[in-house]
Amino acid sequence: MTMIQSSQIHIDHKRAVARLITWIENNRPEARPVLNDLYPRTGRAHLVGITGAPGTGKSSLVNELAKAYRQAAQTVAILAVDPTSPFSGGAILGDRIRMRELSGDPGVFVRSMASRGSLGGLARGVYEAVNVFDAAGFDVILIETVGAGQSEVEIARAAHTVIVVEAPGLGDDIQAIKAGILEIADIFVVNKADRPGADKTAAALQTMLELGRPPARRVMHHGTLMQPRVAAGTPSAGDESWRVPVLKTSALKSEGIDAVRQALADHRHYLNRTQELQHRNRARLTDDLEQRLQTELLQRLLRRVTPAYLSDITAKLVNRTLSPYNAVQKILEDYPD
Ligand SMILES: Nc1nc2c(ncn2[C@@H]2O[C@H](COP(=O)(O)OP(=O)(O)OP(=O)(O)O)[C@@H](O)[C@H]2O)c(=O)[nH]1
Ligand SMILES: [Mg+2]
Repeated sequence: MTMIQSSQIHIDHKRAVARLITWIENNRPEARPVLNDLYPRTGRAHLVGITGAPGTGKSSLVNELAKAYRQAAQTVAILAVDPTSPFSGGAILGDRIRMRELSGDPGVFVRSMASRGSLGGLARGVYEAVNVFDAAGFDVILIETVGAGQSEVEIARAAHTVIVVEAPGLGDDIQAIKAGILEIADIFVVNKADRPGADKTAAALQTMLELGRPPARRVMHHGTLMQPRVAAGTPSAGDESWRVPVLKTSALKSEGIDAVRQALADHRHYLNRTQELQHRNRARLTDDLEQRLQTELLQRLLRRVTPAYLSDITAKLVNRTLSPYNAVQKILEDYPD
């Protein structure tokens, strides 16, 4: 894709980007050589993940953030990830309508991506789409995903900075904040601050942050113990650790948006200043590599194993004459490389 070269986003680029994302979504082989070609040109954009419970206003906030970035003459790509439905659902349709006002702007690209099959496949698609936007020269890439367990952790790992969006009401039920959310948030946003209870929710979050952030955070991921994002006392951080801000916004009234944009810029500078950016990039790439290897190795094996053989193994598992561990060993012995 030699068209994509400068940081200017031309309409041709947008068309090329759109086509490439569709190829990625459908796992089309034509995408491979193009993705390989553009890979050296990735690594410049600020990758921002936006997650949180359904309906907290993530899409509205993303919309407002995009406008704020445009006012600051920065280009923005938005990837709305729907991990739940295999086809574009109502929420995405709503987003499309809402984002129509942005789509005429050549400096903005809006795209939704639905999951086809496994979560791993979704993550792969997200990584690839992000690379396309990055190589196309978008300054900021906003990745929105509904807070739904493992998927949000996966998507969060594809980002440099993670915004967790809450809405008023959290202060009434402290349990409403899910385990794991504190660990992935770099910035908390209490959206719908035009509604009562936003202060209480912000205060509850602040308290949880002060009490709750364990010194060394670890996330189990694909059975691998991932390194915490900021290891306690990491000397490379120069004793400087990131204080997670809790910001209030009203996407509806377009209030508090610049403070979020500022916090994103601050976090980006923090990542640059410390070695955290390298850590996160490394973690991202390792993660992606592991997933690709898993998928590739499994597919190579399954191409050789006959259905009859597999069903025989399964029958033995069912009647308890073979343990799952031994089943794996047997398959690998029967089908050596
Ligand atoms: N009062 C108020 N309503 C808001 C605000 N932001 C969003 N909403 C409304 O909240 C509803 C959900 O907004 P979305 O932006 O679609 O929320 P979301 O988190 O993207 O939703 P999902 O993607 O479905 O999880 C819509 O009806 C919005 O108009 C806000 O700041 N104040
Ligand atoms: Mg949404």
